[in-house]
Amino acid sequence: MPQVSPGARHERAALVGLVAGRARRLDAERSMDELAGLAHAAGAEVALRVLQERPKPDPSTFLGTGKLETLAASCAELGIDVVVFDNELTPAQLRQIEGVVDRKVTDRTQLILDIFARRARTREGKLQVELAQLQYLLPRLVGTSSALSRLGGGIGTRGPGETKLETDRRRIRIRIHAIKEDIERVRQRRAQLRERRLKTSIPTVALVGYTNAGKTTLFNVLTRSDAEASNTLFVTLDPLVRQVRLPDRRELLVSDTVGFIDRLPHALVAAFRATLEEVAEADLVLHVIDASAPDRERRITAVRRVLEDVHAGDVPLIEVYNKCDEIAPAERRRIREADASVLCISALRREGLDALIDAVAAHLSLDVTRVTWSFDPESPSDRERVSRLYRHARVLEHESRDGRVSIVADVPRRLMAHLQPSTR
Ligand SMILES: Nc1nc2c(ncn2[C@@H]2O[C@H](COP(=O)(O)OP(=O)(O)OP(=O)(O)O)[C@@H](O)[C@H]2O)c(=O)[nH]1
Ligand SMILES: [Mg+2]
Repeated sequence: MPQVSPGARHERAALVGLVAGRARRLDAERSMDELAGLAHAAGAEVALRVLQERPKPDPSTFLGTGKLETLAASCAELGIDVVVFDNELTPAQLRQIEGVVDRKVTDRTQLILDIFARRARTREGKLQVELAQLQYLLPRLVGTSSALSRLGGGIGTRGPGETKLETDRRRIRIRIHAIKEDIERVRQRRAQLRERRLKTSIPTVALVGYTNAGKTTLFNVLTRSDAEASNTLFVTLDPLVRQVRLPDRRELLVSDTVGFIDRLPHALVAAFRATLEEVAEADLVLHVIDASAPDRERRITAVRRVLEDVHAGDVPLIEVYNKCDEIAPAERRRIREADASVLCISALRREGLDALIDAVAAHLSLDVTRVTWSFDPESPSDRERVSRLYRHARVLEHESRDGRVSIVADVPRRLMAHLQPSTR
């Protein structure tokens, strides 16, 4: 949702990408489509697309010199405000290109940082984005502060504030250090909250996936919430956690977080580590996949890579193909045949949700032990344990005899120590 005030003119953007060889043309075009989605999310209107075939970028000008001149002419003719490159530019390339095209030049990384800066709402989100922006800028402050002193609004100017624009690297380093300390405090607070959750032993399920896959839509359906879901990239930044009760009455927590994207800037992944730790420590990850995306496999790979990056590679995971209402039945069959453990759903039309909930419940209770425990109904702590048992385990029998309560239950192994009666 571009946050341009009504009546304000959208910035006009030119997108520039490279095709390494004819065979890679389709990939390059999809990457450009995604870049257009990002430009749109940053409030710009795409007025020109340039794809040049060349084996690798020119080290100083990215495009060939001739192509760059042509680009400059087209930009002037079309009234382009900003030129966005699909690849990350080196500081030297950025300066050279700016010299020739004589208007704002930015790249994919900076565009993503801009969108995040627009979307960040909470203090934690803002800190994380600022950290990522500063880390991206720091190596780009070579000699002059030209990269920082661009005036005007729009893409590439949503930097970390005017006062800092004039400061030198040392001041930026100090700021980075201070933000890192703040984020560390946030991290510790999150760790404490997780610890507390563990004590109450409610299992957590994290929704992850490529941006726009339908995570928030699914989150809303599962938790009966109304978090913002929309057909733009990176709508969700701050993690949301809500409680859900399974049909067998057990409770779990579901969390929705920031979406991933191909070539997610490293600085962002690092800055969002505090948020993403939620994923690494979840009991189960649901990888939400947009089944209707033409470049589905590339996106799946990109998400898996980020999961490895944030050390969530070992968390049990279910692949959930969403938007199955958009694909042909034959395609749905193909997906299921390729891997019987995946699920096909439509969060929007609320199809396949029962199977999903069953799969989650089965997954969380796979690892159970059947126990027969006896409790003292007079002891407050035992009474508390019995009610916890009802919440977190599957109770099969409950009998009162001779002043004791005897319960047969399937208890998740990880909660054994926690749920056990104090005296046997
Ligand atoms: N056709 C169809 N559209 C869906 C389905 N689920 C979600 N959508 C649409 O996909 C778009 C993105 O949905 P979101 O839930 O915002 O996606 P997200 O993964 O949370 O995206 P970010 O937070 O931006 O990363 C919205 O326009 C939804 O209405 C579905 O099952 N079928
Ligand atoms: Mg979302």
